[in-house]
Amino acid sequence: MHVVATAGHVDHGKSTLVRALTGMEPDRWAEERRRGMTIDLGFAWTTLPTGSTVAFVDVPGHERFVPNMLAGVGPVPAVMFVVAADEGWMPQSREHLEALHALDVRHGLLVVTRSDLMDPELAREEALEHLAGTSLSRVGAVCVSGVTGAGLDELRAVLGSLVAGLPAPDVEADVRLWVDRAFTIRGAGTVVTGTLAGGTIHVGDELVLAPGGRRVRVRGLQSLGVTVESAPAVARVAVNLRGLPLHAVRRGHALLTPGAWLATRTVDVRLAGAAADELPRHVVLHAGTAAVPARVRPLGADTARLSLAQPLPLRIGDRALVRDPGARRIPAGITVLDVAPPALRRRGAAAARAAELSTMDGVADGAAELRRRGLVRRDELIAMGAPVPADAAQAGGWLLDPVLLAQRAAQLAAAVAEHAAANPLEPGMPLETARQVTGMPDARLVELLLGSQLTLADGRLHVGGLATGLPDAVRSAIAEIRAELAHRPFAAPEAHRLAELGLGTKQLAAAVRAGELLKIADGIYLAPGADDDATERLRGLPSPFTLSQARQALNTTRRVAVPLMEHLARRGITRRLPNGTHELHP
Ligand SMILES: Nc1nc2c(ncn2[C@@H]2O[C@H](COP(=O)(O)OP(=O)(O)O)[C@@H](O)[C@H]2O)c(=O)[nH]1
Ligand SMILES: [Mg+2]
Repeated sequence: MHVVATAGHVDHGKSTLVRALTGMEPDRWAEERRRGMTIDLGFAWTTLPTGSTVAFVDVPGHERFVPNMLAGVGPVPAVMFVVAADEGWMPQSREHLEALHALDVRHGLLVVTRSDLMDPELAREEALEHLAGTSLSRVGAVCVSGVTGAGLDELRAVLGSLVAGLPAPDVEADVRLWVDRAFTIRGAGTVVTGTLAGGTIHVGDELVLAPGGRRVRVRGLQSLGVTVESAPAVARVAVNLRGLPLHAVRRGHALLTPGAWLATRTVDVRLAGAAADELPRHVVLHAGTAAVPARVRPLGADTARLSLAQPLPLRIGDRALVRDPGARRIPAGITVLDVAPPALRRRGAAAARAAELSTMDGVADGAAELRRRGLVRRDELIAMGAPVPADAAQAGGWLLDPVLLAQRAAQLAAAVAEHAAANPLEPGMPLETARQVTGMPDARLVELLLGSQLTLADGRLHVGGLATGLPDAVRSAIAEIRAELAHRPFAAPEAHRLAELGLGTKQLAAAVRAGELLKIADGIYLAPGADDDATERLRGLPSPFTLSQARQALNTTRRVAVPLMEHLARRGITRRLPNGTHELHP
């Protein structure tokens, strides 16, 4: 299916043409039919001789209803531009063309209607002159009469080649359905309609309503009046939603793939059609079917920051336009450059931002976005519309730019070395301290900063391998203990002896980490390997053996024998039997 919007001045024959092409009535309201004037969007469709289905979004031409017209063309990539032969180019011909040009609509055709009332040649030439130099400069032109039917066959043929040349939509894309109507159907509940420009909607899908983020479930789906299980873009769709009262949704809202879009209130944009300082301070931003008041802050000559009165789901590269509701011109088209721009607080920040924006073109560059931000949530980068750069380091759902990574890794290496020098007995820098020092939002990111110089073990960072450098005083105290243990391997030094040698908890822990002592239990330290030595000696006992037999074999006291047997059991070397005796595992 293809979707084509109409455009052109009021009474130039847009609705008549849609009616003639489709046999359907685009003016849906009784008031529209009574007044013979389109007020709101109309929808009709037909199958062309080529077999292609075309749905029309018929827009009002009257100047009072320009916002409705913009909601109609906003999500639609092709236009049927109508000019009446007998009236020629008129104010809303110009305003509609300005809007289409601002939105960069490149596909379309010119239809000169009411050709039965006057020779269409003049109007055709005049219109083509106006189209020249706009996004619609290369369209074909057809002269018709909606009343006599003259030229309609040619129009169908030209429409056929127009839609055949439209770019193929990405049916895998994230869904952003701009709502153009919302109503209720008895027994079914709330239904919203829109033009699906990308992605696919299925019955049963969970979608998110913007603004607000409410979760909704697709209960039923129709396209061109037919019930379907799924609707791939491009399509006109009517979506029946579960869990959504009618008052909660209206034109300008959007149904989104969950988690795939950012709701932004601040966008930096490039302007076309007006310089930044020519724009009024207060404008209305028209994006998709939405119309949202916005405050303009000029940044560069053709760049500005828009602060929106309501958040919108926008992405880098989106085209939209701003309008001054008081004036009858579309002052500027915009290209979204950044949907999560930095705050401009410091002096000179605006000028720096303007310089940055001057290098952006609205084609999302994941590596450049990451470079500017240094650190960004992976989901957020994708939601901005930027691809994840291949060389980004990733941890905990974050992306870290290679340049920032190198800088923070160097900073961390220096901080860890400094920490080790200042705290020789501490087993390295705690991970949380490292996180704070490097300004990382998540400790998992610190692991990306280790490089070849640092090691992370037991939640602490060390320079090189594990910490080995013990202060001299500790080293000599340990040497004394080891000498005593060499003499009586299972006579763990008593608390008073350790205190005498200046070995507190910290010093002992450092010695254990350095591999100089084996900790059996709190306060019970033996030489490394003493547990293997004990195992050998216990092999000489009958099996099972008692604690007392073990104590004697090891020539030690209960103070050591009890925790040592527990230690061996923990290591799986011995097993305690129900009667309290012990045996070695085979
Ligand atoms: N003679 C003649 N009248 C037309 C033609 N197309 C539209 N009209 C008339 O022009 C008026 C406006 O048409 P309409 O389709 O409502 O214009 P719209 O405002 O552009 O949708 C109506 O009275 C139509 O009957 C045409 O090709 N020939
Ligand atoms: Mg009309």
